[in-house]
Amino acid sequence: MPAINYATREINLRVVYYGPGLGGKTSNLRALHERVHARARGRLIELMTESDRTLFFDFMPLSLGSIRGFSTRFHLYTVPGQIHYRASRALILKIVDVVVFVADSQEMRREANIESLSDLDVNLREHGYRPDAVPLVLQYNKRDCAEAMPRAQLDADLNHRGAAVYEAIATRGIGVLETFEAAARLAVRELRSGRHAAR
Ligand SMILES: Nc1nc2c(ncn2[C@@H]2O[C@H](COP(=O)(O)OP(=O)(O)OP(=O)(O)O)[C@@H](O)[C@H]2O)c(=O)[nH]1
Ligand SMILES: [Mg+2]
Repeated sequence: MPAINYATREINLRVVYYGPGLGGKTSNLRALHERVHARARGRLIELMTESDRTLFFDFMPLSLGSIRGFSTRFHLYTVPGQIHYRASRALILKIVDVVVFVADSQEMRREANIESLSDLDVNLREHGYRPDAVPLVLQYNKRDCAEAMPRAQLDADLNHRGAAVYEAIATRGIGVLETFEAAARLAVRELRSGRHAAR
């Protein structure tokens, strides 16, 4: 649910990047940080292990204009994809306005993608959300990998809801901005519709 502060006339919308370990969630935030205007973005905070894996979450605020006199700030979070950080993943999903599911296109990660998507559903339900009602954008990342699955395969595995899909190479910044913009649009549309409950 969006946090609306009437006193300061601010709306905070939370975008959570979810997906299997090493899929490219942190790479998305890094690429966005490089590409958005310095005035719009806050500091990118990465909490990681020695081996560069996300330990708890990454966080970056983005200020993008205003809606009816309220300044709109997006809070971008990534979850840690490693299996054993389940509790952290669940905690970060407690407040969410839109999910970006970053799938790893590599054939060997097929099962990991499917598992992660079902883990997302379970965690959303635990927080009282109706998973199908939470705005979702899919990103098929690592399109540059030789073992990348065809898009139709990924659609069949992951896109049962008919969500918008963006192909990406996060490490080169390809498709990253488009993915975020789609997520931001969905969050704002939800806010305007007055639904923004999804619970
Ligand atoms: N070839 C290729 N490598 C990528 C791409 N995106 C990310 N990587 C690499 O994949 C590895 C994992 O990327 P991260 O962004 O750390 O993945 P993550 O989803 O944040 O991983 P966790 O924090 O463990 O959940 C890194 O070595 C990246 O450089 C891509 O589009 N193509
Ligand atoms: Mg990460």
